[in-house]
Amino acid sequence: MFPLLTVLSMFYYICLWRRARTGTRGQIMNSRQAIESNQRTLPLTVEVEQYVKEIVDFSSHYGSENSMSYTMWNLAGMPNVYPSSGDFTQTAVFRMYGKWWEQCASAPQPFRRTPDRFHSQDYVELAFEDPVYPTSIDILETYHPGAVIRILACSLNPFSQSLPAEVRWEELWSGEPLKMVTPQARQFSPCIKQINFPTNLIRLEVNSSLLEYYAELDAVVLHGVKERSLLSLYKMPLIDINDLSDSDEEKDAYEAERLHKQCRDTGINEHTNNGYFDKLPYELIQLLLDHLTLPDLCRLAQTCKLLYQHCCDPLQYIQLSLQPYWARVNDAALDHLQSRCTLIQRLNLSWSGNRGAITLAGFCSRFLKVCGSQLVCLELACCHFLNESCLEVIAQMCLNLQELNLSSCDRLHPQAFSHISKLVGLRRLILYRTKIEQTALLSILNFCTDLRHLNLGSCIMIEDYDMIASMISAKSKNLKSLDIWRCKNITEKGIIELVSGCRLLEELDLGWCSTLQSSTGCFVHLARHLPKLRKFFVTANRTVCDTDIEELAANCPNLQHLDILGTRMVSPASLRKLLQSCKDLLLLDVSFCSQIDTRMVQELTVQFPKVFIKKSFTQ
Ligand SMILES: *[C@@H]1O[C@H](CO)[C@@H](O)[C@H](O)[C@H]1NC(C)=O
Ligand SMILES: *[C@@H]1O[C@H](CO)[C@@H](O)[C@H](O)[C@H]1NC(C)=O
Ligand SMILES: *[C@@H]1O[C@H](CO)[C@@H](O)[C@H](O)[C@H]1NC(C)=O
Ligand SMILES: *[C@@H]1O[C@H](CO)[C@@H](O)[C@H](O)[C@H]1NC(C)=O
Ligand SMILES: *[C@@H]1O[C@H](CO)[C@@H](O)[C@H](O)[C@H]1NC(C)=O
Ligand SMILES: CC(=O)N[C@H]1CO[C@H](CO)[C@@H](O)[C@@H]1O
Repeated sequence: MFPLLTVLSMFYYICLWRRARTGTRGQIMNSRQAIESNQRTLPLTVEVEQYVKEIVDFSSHYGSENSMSYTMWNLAGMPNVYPSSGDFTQTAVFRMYGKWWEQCASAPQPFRRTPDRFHSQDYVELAFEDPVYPTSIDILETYHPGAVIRILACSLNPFSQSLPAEVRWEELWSGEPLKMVTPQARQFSPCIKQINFPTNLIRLEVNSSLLEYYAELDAVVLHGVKERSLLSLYKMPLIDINDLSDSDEEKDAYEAERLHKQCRDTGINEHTNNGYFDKLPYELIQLLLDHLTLPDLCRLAQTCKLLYQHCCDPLQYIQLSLQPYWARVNDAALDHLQSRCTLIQRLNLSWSGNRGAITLAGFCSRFLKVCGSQLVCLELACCHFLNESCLEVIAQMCLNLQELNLSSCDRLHPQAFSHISKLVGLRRLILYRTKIEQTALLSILNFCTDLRHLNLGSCIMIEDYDMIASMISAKSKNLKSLDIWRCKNITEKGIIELVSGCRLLEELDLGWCSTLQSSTGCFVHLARHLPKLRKFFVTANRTVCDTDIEELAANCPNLQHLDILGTRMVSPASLRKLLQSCKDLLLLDVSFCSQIDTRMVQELTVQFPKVFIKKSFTQ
């Protein structure tokens, strides 16, 4: 009897251990470790510890759509790299870092009234197996930490089929972007707040603008308890009334304002005398209000009749960014803003309206009908409420549209994009990580001939990029920037056609375009025909060589950003020539360039101190 028990219990522990090791993505009961690492005295509690089960949604990544390297999907499961540091393909990497992208002409104009507290640039949403009341969260950052600035928890279970009536997001932690002294790995476990619902959907928001290079995240661990009462055993900050998040305040502001309006309409609570304030010129008060964020504007509208009138003036809403309030923006908010937005020209709804918050009826049938006609710029990145019908309405209603950002709208049906060709005034079109297909794109290029900025990065449904390049060349004579990052099959033929038609090109991102070969002379041809080139990314085409660099040095004096990561064939001598000729150069990425070692990078940096020369390490 005794040996059998021993064998059984050993078997049990081996199973537990294996589950933990292989990260079967289920929960890992590990109370002893939790107690040890957190120095809590919880002899009887069993804390649940889980790795990410699935990646639900994200705004960008460095990797491609059909492999694992550098993709957000690497956040699922056990760590692959931690506690090592360095540049490893098995981690999750966002598409941007630093201020390099903001500096480009293709960057969007910033929106006014962005609240001071909102810094988020990118996000990733992570699903865990079991809903818990979170007690702590560990983020394993393995290269250039410091970008995570916000952690949120959602009340919705991503694995349940039905949508609840209300989807709540609660902020667990927020902070400022950090500039770390070293790029070394760290485990980041900020002090999170208690929430009063169990969650298995966690969202990380990042701002990489202070980083020296791409941030790499390896894994995320969610610790929590299944019973709310157990939270009392933990020392965690509570969310109290004095610590309402912006979005809560905003919702309250809407409510209060609606009530106030009802009172006003029925003649209650009407102030008529504001003293000298009433005598200020209308324009002056408008100018003052210009500095307020949207929730403050809503709050101010409650104070008196005069300010109510000012706060509702459509001139205050010529441009409106709702992205900072993505967690609360819904049909009701849009309905509420509708009467004020009759003159709106720029709307930023990116990240908003998901999981039923905004409906087709709310956005297309009601809001756009009243507010669509003057729109010049529409930012709709990661708006998964969009479907084909919605794009059809946009194409009908927003005839003045010049800028459209559909970045990471990866659930839109390939055919939906054909409607965009009706927007013939488009100048900036961002289709990064969408499923736009060839025919729709050809039709857009055919009709929208004034395009200045076109982003087709990671558009995996486009089959023949040479044909696209030839159409761009024929139709988009004013094109200044083109991003075809990770395009499948452009060849030298496409490049030669492209540069023959688009002489104004200043920015060209050919990163990870694996079918281009330097030996065909395409990069030399490009350098000779694009004298205005400022940004050129030929990331990870291993064939870029000294001749290419020398031609860039000789022909492209305005070059500012150059990325040649991953070539063995570029020598220090040609780089030196480039650095001497291109006086405006700011960014030069020579990571994984085997002829350029760290000592050489240091030497060049001393000699050309204005240039940020990047070389990542893999240990
Ligand atoms: C949308 O608005 C947010 C906050 O105002 C801002 O950070 C973001 O850059 C805007 N998007 C674009 C494309 O301008
Ligand atoms: C990212 O953080 C930097 C530094 O705090 C800030 O200047 C920038 O506006 C932030 N970016 C966004 C998109 O909010
Ligand atoms: C598209 O919108 C997202 C969200 O605001 C923003 O971060 C991104 O920079 C925009 N993309 C471009 C290329 O403008
Ligand atoms: C788009 O969504 C709306 C509302 O959910 C639906 O009625 C409509 O049929 C959808 N359109 C397409 C083309 O799927
Ligand atoms: C690219 O793909 C298309 C369709 O699959 C094909 O017709 C074309 O020949 C390909 N081009 C190259 C250069 O492989
Ligand atoms: C990293 C990468 O995809 N490099 C490609 C560059 O081009 C050559 C020649 O076509 C390919 O063989 C490489 O795979």
